[in-house]
Amino acid sequence: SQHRLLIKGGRVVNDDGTQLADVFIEEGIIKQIGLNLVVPGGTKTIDATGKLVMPGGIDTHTHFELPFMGTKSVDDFLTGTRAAIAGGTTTILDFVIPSKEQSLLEAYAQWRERADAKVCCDYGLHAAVTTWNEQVAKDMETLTKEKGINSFKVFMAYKGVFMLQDDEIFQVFSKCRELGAIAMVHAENGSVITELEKEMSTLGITGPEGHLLSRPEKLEAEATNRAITIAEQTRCPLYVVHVMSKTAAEKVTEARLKGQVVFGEPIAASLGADGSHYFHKCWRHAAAHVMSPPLRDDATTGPYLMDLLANGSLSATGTDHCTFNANQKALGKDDFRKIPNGVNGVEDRLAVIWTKGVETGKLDVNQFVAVTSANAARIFNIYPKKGRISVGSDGDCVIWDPEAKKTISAATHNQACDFNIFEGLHCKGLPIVTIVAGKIAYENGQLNAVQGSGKYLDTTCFAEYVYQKLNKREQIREQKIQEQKIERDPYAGEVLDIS
Ligand code: DUC
Ligand code: ZN
Ligand code: ZN
Ligand code: ZN
Repeated sequence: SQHRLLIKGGRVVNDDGTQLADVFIEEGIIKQIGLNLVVPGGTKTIDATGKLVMPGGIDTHTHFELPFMGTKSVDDFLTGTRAAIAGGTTTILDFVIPSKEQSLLEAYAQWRERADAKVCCDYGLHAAVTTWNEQVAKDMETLTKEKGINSFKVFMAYKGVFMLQDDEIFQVFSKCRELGAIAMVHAENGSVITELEKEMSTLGITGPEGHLLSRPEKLEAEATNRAITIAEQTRCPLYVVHVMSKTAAEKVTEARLKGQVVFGEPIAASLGADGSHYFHKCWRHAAAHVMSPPLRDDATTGPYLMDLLANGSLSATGTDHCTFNANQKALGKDDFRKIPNGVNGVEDRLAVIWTKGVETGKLDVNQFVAVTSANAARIFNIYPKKGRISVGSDGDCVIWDPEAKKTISAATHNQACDFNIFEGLHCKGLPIVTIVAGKIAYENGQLNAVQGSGKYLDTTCFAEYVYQKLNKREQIREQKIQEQKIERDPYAGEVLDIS
């Protein structure tokens, strides 16, 4: 029956090793791993001979049903998680982003309401801090203590909407540190971008290419470095979302080499697409690629980011999945500044990373699991419940066929949007079965996902990984401060002249 499942004959792949073993799942939990398992009669069996059995993907970064730039992203928690499952992803982490009138707690409640009724797989939430005051600080505390949120994002872009100033970012990061949370950042210099956008207007550039031209790579690298600097001063762990450029990735790499607790997240788009599309003759095609920070107009960025994933300089991958259809993108027909920002990826991420990473020989299968699942689970405190095939872990797995092929197309994808930025990409290596909470939710092209069956994940409950690293650094720092303290005796030596 469906509450017992035996995956037979596959190679079980974790981030730290591979073994030929069967996997037995009961009531949604992995109960046994090994050969010649004894399982109850009537257990449903899946033959995985010649295939890989991996922990389901974790998408660290989605925006489902996000009210944004005068409209709302079209993939919601139903179509978004269905598409995720079709692509081998079994956990998504979305962002609570309060509107101008909303408190963080109200926004949190709204996100839970939107998601709980629709999600077909488990999900967790990050929260975006878009204003700073005493109440926000209190709400952050409530979110960590009572609502299961342990990650807070600030925006250094979207001036006048979401953007915070450096002193406010300092305060948010300090609060994160106090709460034992991880800070996240959208790193782009929003003030300079606004000025460059005006310049584009003056020059008469109103098309999607203006989006790229007003958001140069240097502004991403500068803000990335600034966020890293503020994180260091507040001694707060930092996660840089959507790393889109080489130079931004290098800032993350340098800081890590110096021992700072910083993580970088390339996304499916930055690994598998590029910014040449902004110059496409078809407006709709160009506008479909508008996201922030933009894709870089250079075919070497994607492979470079993949290399940094392979050597551990970048840590986890997401998608920033935030989709808008042609009619919504058309809001910016006469002014690129009004094109809703966002691209697809939740369904495509694993196949894109396999094709661009494993097929090219950059990543081995264990690294593939690390960057698509295990590392994210560790950073966001859901490991080893998620991110690992082990006894006691959730029965969220993907059965992967390294030989299976397809060409990505909006005509056949499960995402609700009418465009796919990976259109025409030939993928080799695909999920053939996705198991969610011990049940087959996708098999050979057929979705059998159950609306509302996913659960909300508390990302505070296993908190350890990030702060373990940080605390070691902290001990060394305190030791140094002690060593440098000057013992002063006000009554020793010189006589004070108080005349
Ligand atoms: N960037 C996007 O492209 N969309 C949503 C928000 C963001 O920062
Ligand atoms: Zn962002
Ligand atoms: Zn086109
Ligand atoms: Zn985002």
